[in-house]
Amino acid sequence: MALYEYAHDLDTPVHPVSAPDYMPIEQLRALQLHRLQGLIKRVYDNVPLTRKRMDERGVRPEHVKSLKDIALLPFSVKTDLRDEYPFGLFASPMNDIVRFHCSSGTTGKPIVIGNTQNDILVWQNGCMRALAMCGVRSSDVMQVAYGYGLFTGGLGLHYGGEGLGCAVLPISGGNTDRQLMLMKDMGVTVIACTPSYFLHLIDEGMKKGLDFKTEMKLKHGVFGAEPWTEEMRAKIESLTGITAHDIYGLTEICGPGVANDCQHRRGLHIFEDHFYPEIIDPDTLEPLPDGEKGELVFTTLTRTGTPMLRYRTRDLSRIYTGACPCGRTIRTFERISARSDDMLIIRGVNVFPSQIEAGLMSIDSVLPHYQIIVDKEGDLDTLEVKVEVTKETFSDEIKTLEKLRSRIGHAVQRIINISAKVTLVEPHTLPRSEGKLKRVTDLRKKA
Ligand code: DLL
Repeated sequence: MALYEYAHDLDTPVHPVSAPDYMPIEQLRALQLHRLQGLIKRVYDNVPLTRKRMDERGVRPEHVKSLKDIALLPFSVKTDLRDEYPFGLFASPMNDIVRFHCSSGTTGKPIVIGNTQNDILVWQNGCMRALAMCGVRSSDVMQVAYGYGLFTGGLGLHYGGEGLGCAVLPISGGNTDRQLMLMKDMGVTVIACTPSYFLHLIDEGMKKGLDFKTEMKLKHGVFGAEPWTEEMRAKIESLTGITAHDIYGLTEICGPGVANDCQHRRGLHIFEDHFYPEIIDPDTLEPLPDGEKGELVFTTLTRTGTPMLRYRTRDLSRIYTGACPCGRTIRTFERISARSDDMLIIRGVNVFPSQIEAGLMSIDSVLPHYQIIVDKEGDLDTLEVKVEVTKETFSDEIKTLEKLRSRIGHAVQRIINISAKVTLVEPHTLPRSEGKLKRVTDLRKKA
């Protein structure tokens, strides 16, 4: 029997899983303040680095009397976790830690997060609410193709799916042929993986002549862990007939299940009874009002193992104002199209890879596989976009190919205001990934 029997009520406040999504605002703010005050005390008492920073500012836990007072507190950043590696930011004794997760950066030591039993339950709650928002129910068969292990994707969605009573297939990433075979034979209805890995699954399936629309039972995709655009969502949905949902999270805050989009796609609802959001100006570090774009910052209101105070995510977004038609009272933020550290400066112009993706995906015969290469010729930055186009395009005359190349070039230039060299390549020729895909190569960095 499913843990939660009233699966049909999941989109209403009467269901115990979704109830906090619909909490009256004043009640939510009071709960957040209560939890924030408890968290600050716990961190002040147990984490020497934060206590030192608060003492330097002359701030004591009792100075935080309203949610606005959060601005008195110091930020935390990824390098704090590296500097205090492995356990320096833990606020609970090892006896209470039940699981570690790590996230490796490109350089140096990984960051280590310790979860208590409480943290695992908080995280599971976020993932259950996220999946419920996607329309996942206890009758679903969910294939979890995010990596299991130190990465949070696999275990996060796994616990979320089990909590809702789904039949979970914990296949992890890779072994694409087996993924496709089991997806079909077991009548999988929900796939959870990175959007780029799902594109790879579609691609490999099509190579084998598999029709996702008629031969698969898939209804929902739970995609996240990397930036992807609305245009990419439209491509995925039209190729497969599924509904593609956006799930957000990061290791430092727990993993997936920090935020998720509902059917209205008006940004991602934040489970803000657990994860308190702020948007700050990344230069001045001043908090920005709802509606303004800046860097997303989270405070984990209920975590006890490695709680985070004002953690700077580097993800750029804005918190939307106004209510979502779904009736949830928890706020939404604009989908993450970029991290501040993903920004490329090409010939002095700020360019985000997602802008190039949006241009490419607006053209029909373009496939959702591309690479961006930035280099230098003498003093001048160069931008090349390699993109796969349909097989049929290659059987057309050279003139048609040239026309397509120039259409793509114009579509990209219209958005980023820079001309790019466009190289059309055959299907299945660009790199694929089983997890997060690296689409940008900046060769200027080698010098
Ligand atoms: O990627 C956790 C996760 C697993 C999220 C599965 C969703 C699904 P990290 O490896 O620590 O954790 O990477 C976190 O990935 O700061 C964002 O830059 C990016 N990211 C995560 N979700 C999204 C998303 C996991 N939906 C970093 N859209 C974050 C855009 C995302 N970027």
